[in-house]
Amino acid sequence: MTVQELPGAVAYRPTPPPAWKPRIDPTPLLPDPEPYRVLGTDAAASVAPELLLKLYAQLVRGRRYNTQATALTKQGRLAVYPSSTGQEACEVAAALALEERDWLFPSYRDTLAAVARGLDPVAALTLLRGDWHTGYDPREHRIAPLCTPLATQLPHAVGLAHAARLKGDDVVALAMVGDGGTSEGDFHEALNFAAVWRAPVVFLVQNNGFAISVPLAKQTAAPSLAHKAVGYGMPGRLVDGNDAPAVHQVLTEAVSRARRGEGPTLIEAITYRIDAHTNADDATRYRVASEIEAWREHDPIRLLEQELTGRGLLDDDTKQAATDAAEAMAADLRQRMNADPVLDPMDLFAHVYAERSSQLQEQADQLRAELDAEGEER
Ligand SMILES: Cc1ncc(C[n+]2csc(CCOP(=O)(O)OP(=O)(O)O)c2C)c(N)n1
Ligand SMILES: [Mg+2]
Repeated sequence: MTVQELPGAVAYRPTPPPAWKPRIDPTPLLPDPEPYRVLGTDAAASVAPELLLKLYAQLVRGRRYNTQATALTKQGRLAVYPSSTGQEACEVAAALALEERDWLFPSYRDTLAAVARGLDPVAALTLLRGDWHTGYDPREHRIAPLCTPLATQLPHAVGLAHAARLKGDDVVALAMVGDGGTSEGDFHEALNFAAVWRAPVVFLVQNNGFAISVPLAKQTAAPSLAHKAVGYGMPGRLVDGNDAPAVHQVLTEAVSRARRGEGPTLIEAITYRIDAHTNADDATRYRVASEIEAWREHDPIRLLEQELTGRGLLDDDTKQAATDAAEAMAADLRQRMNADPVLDPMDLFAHVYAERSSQLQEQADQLRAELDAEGEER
């Protein structure tokens, strides 16, 4: 006998569940349909000349840094260099959007962001030269080690930012990652935790079109990489990555938002990798020259020069001063990278564990004995 068959029972009418709606309104989290731009729009007029000129000098310096570091790989002075030519606006704006007390979490391609933040250009290349661990003290500069395993810097950034917040420290972490890196599990985990904890962290994805030879279309089916933010409950922003004042503005807003305790932001900067993946890659095997030429028309330095010239802010002297400063940096880099470093092989064992394991100690003793024996032979 069912409930309905009981004598005198009223007909069973199931009540519908309460109307479903999302726990938060996703609309404000959605990125704008078009990447945010400043150069060539009315917004450009309100950007302070000092900022435009500062960005310009840094972009010129950054471009020169990229060509010099690439030349060093050809001279056998640098093992590998992932150039950020064409992406300088993202690199420089990332560095300038942070306060000194904040932290930068770069990927292997973001040497320039570290240099623009004030790191010694030689120290920034030490890892890529294969000389010595990170090459600088991350804590002193508040720049995490350049990270080669894709996206692993992202959970580190979230952990640091969350810990700082728990301790009451006013620190924001800016984590940089490539379009390919967004397919990694670490990207998902980092964004999820950051949003749940409202950690003061900003994620900057440089969508440069490729993950080595894999184009974006084969990387993701998402409407844009910025749209991924919505699924985690944080705002996604889309910006023209070659428009230096636009990237600077979007990053500065996201950093302020994080600092106010309003949580993380995911920013997708649309840019283009003009050079090959690294000096070890031949990009002619997977992309056409006309694509590169089209992007050269949208070059970050060129775009900024157009604005500065239009506003009468770029005379020959200003241009020459920026070029001279960049040349001086490149000459110093060349000279210092041409000197053979003095390395202690025993450093291999330093900074591996806080407390050395017995096996590692055994290996260290063995190496010490070999080095001593070699020394006696000489
Ligand atoms: C976990 C992991 N998997 C694979 C690689 C090999 N790898 C090095 S760079 C790269 C492409 C990354 O592309 P993207 O994230 O778009 O950064 P980009 O090089 O364009 O700056 C890959 C697959 C790696 N370094 N780490
Ligand atoms: Mg890429």
